[in-house]
Amino acid sequence: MGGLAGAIIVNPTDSYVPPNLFNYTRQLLLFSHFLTDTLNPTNDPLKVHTYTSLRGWTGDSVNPQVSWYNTNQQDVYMTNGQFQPTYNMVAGQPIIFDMLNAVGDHNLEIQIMSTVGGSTSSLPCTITLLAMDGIYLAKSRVVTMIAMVPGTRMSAMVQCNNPGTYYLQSYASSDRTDFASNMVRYNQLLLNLVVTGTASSGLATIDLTKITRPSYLTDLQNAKVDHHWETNQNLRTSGPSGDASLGIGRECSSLGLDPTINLNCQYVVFNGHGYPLSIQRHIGVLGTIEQLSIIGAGTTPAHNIHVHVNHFQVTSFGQGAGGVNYYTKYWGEIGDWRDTVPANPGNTSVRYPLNSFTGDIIMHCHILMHEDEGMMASFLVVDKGSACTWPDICYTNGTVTANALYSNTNVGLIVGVVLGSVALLIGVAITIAIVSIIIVLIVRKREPTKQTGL
Ligand SMILES: [Cu+2]
Repeated sequence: MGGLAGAIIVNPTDSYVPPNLFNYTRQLLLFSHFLTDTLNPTNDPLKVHTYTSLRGWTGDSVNPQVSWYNTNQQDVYMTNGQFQPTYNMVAGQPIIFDMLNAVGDHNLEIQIMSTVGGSTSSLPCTITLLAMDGIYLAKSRVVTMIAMVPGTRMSAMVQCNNPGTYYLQSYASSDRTDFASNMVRYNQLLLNLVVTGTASSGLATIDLTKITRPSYLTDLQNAKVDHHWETNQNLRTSGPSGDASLGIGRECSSLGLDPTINLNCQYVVFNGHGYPLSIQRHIGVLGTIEQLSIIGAGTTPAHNIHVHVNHFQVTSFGQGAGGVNYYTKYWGEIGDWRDTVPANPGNTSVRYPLNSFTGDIIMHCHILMHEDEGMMASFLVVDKGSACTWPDICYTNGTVTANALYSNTNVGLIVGVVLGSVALLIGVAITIAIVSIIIVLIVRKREPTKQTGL
């Protein structure tokens, strides 16, 4: 699902990284997903026929030995465009996997296990998480599972000390029944790991604390925030079928305001239909620090938020109706920098500096079908302040009006047009005057002749 996807690895300059980071082999793993024509034929542009049907058409009698998550054979997961490829490793020698979840419709629960969908009581390899969405963690982190919403990148050092064949997979553990509410979870083998050599011991480490970070990645957990705002996502239960929306509003929880009665707190909802483009839901000011609260509804995780341009730092999580801190339970730690985060039930607050970019910034749920159906919006970053007062969305009697910036723009246009018109009129007047003078001179030259004749 999701068509074309690729990944580009950008290495930092030497001064940014600890010297031993480049000592290890790195391997890109791009995970993608294709649906067959039986699951969702109307929404999926790619229709991958079942292996069984292909076999029937071609007369192929080879058993593919494929383990499908159900008998309908509906899904094909690819790693770097290959089906369940094999990667060779040497016992005790770490590899850094740079992983991208380019699966448009599913979260991944990456684990390395001795069997596919087997027990996690004894994990054969150590996974040390190094980076999220291209940003190195403050400190390397040994994990047993890497959770990835669509669009997420994760870099992890994998070390298997004992020879054998292991399986990097998305594992739908029954211990994680509250992992995601709006998608089917199932085991999916992504990569065979064949480890040769002799058994080893110990664990390689990389000291990420030595990394020199650029100014836009300064820790914002104790920073003064200039603007607060809020977003939520909803699949519509009424209206056009399959509709989805992304809302933007003022951050009311910290202001003690009730969105149900305070008009200033209500969301401006974008759902992909008839949204007036001249209205900005949120306007940020260059050089300021903003806090975005991502409000997840329901009791189990559903959507996610991806914000373009500026990476953000997860600075807090407020539990929602489920009473569970899903962020730290599955997804990461407070303080992580990333550009996509699950919209877990509750309030996931992220902070970012509006560092250098001015213009429209796109934000959306990274589940492809949701963003295509309207779960996408934008906000504007301007240099210097806008004419709208805190919290920088302009409301009039509960209706969002065009921001004063646009009024200023219009005033400028009007003044420009008026000045242009005046200039045109003056030009015409001067031309008329010159022509008149010439005519008068010509007439005067002729007049004496006439007089002489009299
Ligand atoms: Cu979504």
